[in-house]
Amino acid sequence: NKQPIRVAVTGAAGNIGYALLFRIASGAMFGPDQPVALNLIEIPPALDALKGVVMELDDCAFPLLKDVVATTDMDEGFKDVNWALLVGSVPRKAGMERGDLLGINGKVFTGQGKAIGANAAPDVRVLVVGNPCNTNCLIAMNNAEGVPNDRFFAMTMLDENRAKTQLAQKAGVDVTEVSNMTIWGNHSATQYPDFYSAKIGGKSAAEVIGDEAWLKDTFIPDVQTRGAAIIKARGASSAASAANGIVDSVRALTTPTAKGDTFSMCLCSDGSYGTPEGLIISFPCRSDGEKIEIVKDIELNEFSRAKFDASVQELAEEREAVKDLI
Ligand code: NAX
Repeated sequence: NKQPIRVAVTGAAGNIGYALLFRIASGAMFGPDQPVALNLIEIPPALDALKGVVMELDDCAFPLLKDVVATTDMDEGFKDVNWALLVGSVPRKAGMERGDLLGINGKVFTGQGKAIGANAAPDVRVLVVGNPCNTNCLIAMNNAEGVPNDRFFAMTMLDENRAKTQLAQKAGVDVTEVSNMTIWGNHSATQYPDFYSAKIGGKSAAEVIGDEAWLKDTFIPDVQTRGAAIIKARGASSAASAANGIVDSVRALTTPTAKGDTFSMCLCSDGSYGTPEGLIISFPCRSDGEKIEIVKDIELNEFSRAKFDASVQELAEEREAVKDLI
């Protein structure tokens, strides 16, 4: 009789929440033998919608789902959680500068970081999805007293998955042939999907595709702006694929990485690749099922280095903009 893993999800009544909760409850995140409990956190205007989501969870009669808490109170919401998936945030509205957005969400993530520090289980791990996710994660990490920095992550898995499929389709191979697909830097339009170190069927993706102009001028911008393309086509931002990215992220962190492969994750820099320590940066990572390490021996050529540096510079500027909150 396994103890349930308790998972907090903020923004649980939002688009991503609606695609995510049912996959957690069905066993997709922690496996078919692992019971789960859900702590759903929302703001008061969304509480009625959240009640509807809870009714639908009830109506699935998921065998693995042992408890559901729905709340607007962060202390209650983060109580004893083993995972905190911070999805909710305030979207950028017309006329809002990036700095305004950082400030508004900054206040949300200081509060959530404090509440996690005060209430979560001793083994809590935090994955930030709400944008700007790297800097929101930085703020939460610096406000979560007593929780080590290596428990904090922000998501670039959706970008990695997008990049893998673009490469597979271009090369005419199955997506499972693509490995070592690293997103470097910030989860923003400056992110660098590294086609030089990615592999297709174990060989350099750049060599297999053999078209650097396409890789530089089509592939990179297509991955960087895929979110906007989804909004244009669907009239709503990516939700099911984002939820899938969250499931894949938690699985990547909690299961051993395949031999020789890596996955993309934003985490607290230890100075790897000459980056500023303490920034939340997307690196190539490996997991042994528990411990996460940054893979340190990827060769960055001049092109890759310049792209990565520009994205890290953007993160340094974001940190400067929220320095009063961390
Ligand atoms: P929605 O606007 O549909 O849902 C967000 C929900 O969060 C709403 O229900 C809202 O009431 C709630 N919320 C707002 N402030 C909150 C707070 N302080 N505490 C608890 N709940 C709060 O957005 P959705 O499409 O679900 O996207 C959520 C976030 O994910 C956005 O910030 C979005 O930018 C970000 N994304 C991040 C991605 C990534 O790869 N890192 C990809 C997908 C997505 O764009």
